[in-house]
Amino acid sequence: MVFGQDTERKRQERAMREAGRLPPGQSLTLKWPVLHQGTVPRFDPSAWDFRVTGLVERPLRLTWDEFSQLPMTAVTADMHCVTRWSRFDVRWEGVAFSEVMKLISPEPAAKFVMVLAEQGYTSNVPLADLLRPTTLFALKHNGEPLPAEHGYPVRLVVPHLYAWKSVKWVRGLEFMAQDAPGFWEQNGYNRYGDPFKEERYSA
Ligand SMILES: Nc1nc2c(c(=O)[nH]1)N[C@H]1C(S)=C(S)[C@@H](COP(=O)(O)O)O[C@H]1N2
Ligand SMILES: [Mo]
Repeated sequence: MVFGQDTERKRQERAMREAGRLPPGQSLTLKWPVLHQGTVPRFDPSAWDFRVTGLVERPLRLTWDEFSQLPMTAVTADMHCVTRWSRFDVRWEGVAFSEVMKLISPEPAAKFVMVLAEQGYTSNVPLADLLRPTTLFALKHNGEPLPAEHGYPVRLVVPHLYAWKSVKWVRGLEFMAQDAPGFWEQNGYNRYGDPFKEERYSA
């Protein structure tokens, strides 16, 4: 059986490589690895909030009720981890980044965002990248609520960058004029993280 599964994995990997969807140095996984710093946080809907701060005209605070009632959308995308695994055709459902943008007015100087999560995890992403139509705050994965270890109740998904930018247990955004390194970026990972350019580590 194990042999059969690996044959299937290799067949799919070859197909994705030929389709130009397997970034250099990556291999296809049929599993869903769990990767994070620290522990899986507990979700308390009455204490949870989502905050937008920094270079915005008015700071925003949404409760769980407010956030989870925003309009939902679906995005099917691939996922590439810097530790060299890639997953394909993942269906995420949740709140488009553009939906949250409707609730805030960034100042003209705001060009970068620090994405903020439980337990102090952070990652920096240029605002222009977050504004792509494939960026969303995912509440569901392949039709099911996110498992706790994968970011329940909500994670950011930025599919065109390495997955350390797809912040699990996301709690807010800080709009900034200048780029600044988040957690992994301070620990040697690339500021930007394009998987097709193999921007794994800082130059
Ligand atoms: N809050 C938080 N989000 C995180 C991380 C983390 O340590 N903390 N790790 C990142 C990394 S390195 C990867 S590869 C993906 C893994 O997501 P998964 O565990 O759902 O596969 O989550 C990213 N989001
Ligand atoms: Mo990762």
